[in-house]
Amino acid sequence: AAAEASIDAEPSPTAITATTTALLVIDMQRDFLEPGGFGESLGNDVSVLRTAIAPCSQLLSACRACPGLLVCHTREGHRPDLSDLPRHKLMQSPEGKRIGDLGPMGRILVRGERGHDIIPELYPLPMEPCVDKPGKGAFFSTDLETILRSRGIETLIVCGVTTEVCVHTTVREANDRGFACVVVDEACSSFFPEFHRVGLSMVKAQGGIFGKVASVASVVRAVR
Ligand code: C5J
Repeated sequence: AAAEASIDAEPSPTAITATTTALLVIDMQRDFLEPGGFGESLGNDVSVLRTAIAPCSQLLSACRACPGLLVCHTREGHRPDLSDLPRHKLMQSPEGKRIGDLGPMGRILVRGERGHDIIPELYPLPMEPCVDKPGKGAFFSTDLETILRSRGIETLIVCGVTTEVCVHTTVREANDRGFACVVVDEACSSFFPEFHRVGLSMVKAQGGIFGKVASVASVVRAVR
C-alpha cells in the first residue's frame, strides 16, 4: 500500500496514510442480519440489510491486506442482567420479542449469545479489536476512543448497519472528536432504502458537514 493515498470521495477527496487510518465495521451481527434477531423483532425485513455483506467483505479484505491499517469492529448489545438497558429501549419491541427474551439465536441483543455475534462472513481476526457498545454510537460508554488515540488514528473508513442509526450516530460522534470520516456507500445498509440514500446525503452536504462518502471501489483503489 502507498504510504499516502487519496480516496476519491464526495464532496471532496480524502488524503489517507495507512498507519493513521482505521476501518470501522459497525454492528454486522446476526441480530441485525439474520431472521429471529433484534432487527426482525422491530418489524423489519432483514434481507434488505444483507446487500451490505459482500461490499463489507470486499472492503475488509482490502484493508486487511494494507500494512499498518487498523481494522476494528463493533457490536451493539447488553449485559445478560440488562442493567445497561434503558427502559424505553426495552419497550420498543413487542412483548415476547424484547431485548433479553429468548429467540432462535439465543437471548435477543445480549452479549455472549449467538445472535449478538458478528456474522461468519465478516468475523473479526484475533488481533482486530471488537468493541461492545450499549448504544447506537460506538463512542458512547466504550473504550473505542482510547483504542483509536493510542494508535494515532486520524481517519475512519466506516461501513456496516444501519446507515441512519448506528453508522450515522458513530460518524457524528467521531467527527466531533476530531476524526475525519469516510462512509462507504454500498457497504452500509438500512431497513429503509430511502433512509440510506438520504442519510448519506446528510453526511456529505454542506462541504461534508460531518463526513464524506465514497464507493467500495474508490477505497479499495486507495488502500492498494
Ligand atoms: C439499530 C444499528 N438500528 N446497529 N442499530 O438499532 O443501527
